[in-house]
Amino acid sequence: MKIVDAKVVLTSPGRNFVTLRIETDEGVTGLGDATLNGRELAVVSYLTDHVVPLLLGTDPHRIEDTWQSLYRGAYWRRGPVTMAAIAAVDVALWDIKAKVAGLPLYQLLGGASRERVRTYGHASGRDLPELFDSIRARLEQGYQAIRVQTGVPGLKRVYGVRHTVDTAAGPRPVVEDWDTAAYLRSLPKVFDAVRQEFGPDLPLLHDAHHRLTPMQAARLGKDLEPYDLFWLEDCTPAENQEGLRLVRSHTTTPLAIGEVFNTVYDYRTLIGEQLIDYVRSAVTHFGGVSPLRKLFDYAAQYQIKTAVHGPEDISPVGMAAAIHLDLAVHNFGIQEYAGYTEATEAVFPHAYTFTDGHLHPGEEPGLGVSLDEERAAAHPYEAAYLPINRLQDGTIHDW
Ligand code: GCO
Ligand code: MG
Repeated sequence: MKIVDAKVVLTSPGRNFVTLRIETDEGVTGLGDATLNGRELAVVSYLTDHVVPLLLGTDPHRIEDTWQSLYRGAYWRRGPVTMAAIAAVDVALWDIKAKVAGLPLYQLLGGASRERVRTYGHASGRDLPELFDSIRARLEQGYQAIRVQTGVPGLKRVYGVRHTVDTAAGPRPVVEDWDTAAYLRSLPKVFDAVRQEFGPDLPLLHDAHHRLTPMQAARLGKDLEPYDLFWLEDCTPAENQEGLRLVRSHTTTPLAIGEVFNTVYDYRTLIGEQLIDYVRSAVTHFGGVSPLRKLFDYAAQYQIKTAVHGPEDISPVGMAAAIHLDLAVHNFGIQEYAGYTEATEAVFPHAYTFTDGHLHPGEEPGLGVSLDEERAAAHPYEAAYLPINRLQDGTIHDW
């Protein structure tokens, strides 16, 4: 079997998605997601100009060898652009292998370890009434675990809060404002109110989006302990892995980290010293199913669970790959699932299902996702940036 064609499709049915479609001489095709929110064109070029020419004529069954040759062969290793490009190839080849085998991908990864995959959804509000409505709406959709983000008194635009702007459609990033002291004062009160309204059982999560120092994160973790969070996410920028030692030694609030990580090396201290409870990397940004599976197996030795990043900016192709892995690995924790626009669902018809807050990959051979290229073409690329974040005196802050 040989790869005879590989094509990159860029489409924007609500937001931009980059998809690699690999075709073989036997007519079997595979899809991979290479979306890098706000930097999409860099990955399109990496794939089209530097990877596709290397794939033509090679054996699609040699997934590990292809992965190693793209990773080691480039000499320039790691980084989100490189790893998103390699991820798309890896996932497309797994899709092809599973289709040839006539099996859904999860069967090739060891088979199902559970019946279905628990997810969490996003709720947010500028104030408590709006937040409560948003939580209720998610519960009505079937979600059984909820990420809670709220406005902060005095701030106009806060990440993750609908009605304030958190993604910019346009040629310049939206500027959000930030005040750590106000945030640290208000968030415990928000969780206190949510617990009083929704009771002790509902799993609640929160994403601090890298905004705190380790000392501030330690304080927040302690202050949130009475509200029994499922996790506190990205409490501090974790490039400084050692900083998590301080957070960990002060709080029992579970910690989740890793959506911006690309390789296992970004996790070495965090996993080896058991400083976190959940690894957050996405198939799409971590080089694909092959290396993410290795990361999960490594994390499992330290009782650390999986929590694959699954915002709207991972395409349904990347989402499907995650769901197959989630169903198969023993140390599955939870899957983020934000859902998609109708237009996105129409561009990427899929076999996976969402019922009662749980996903299942379905039984179609391969990933179980296709790409409607005609519909994709009706939604051309639109330049869009993630927001940036400034303190009240104008200083750029972590985002
Ligand atoms: C999450 C994330 C996202 C990111 C987004 C960036 O936990 O879902 O933090 O909301 O901000 O994926 O592109
Ligand atoms: Mg996050």
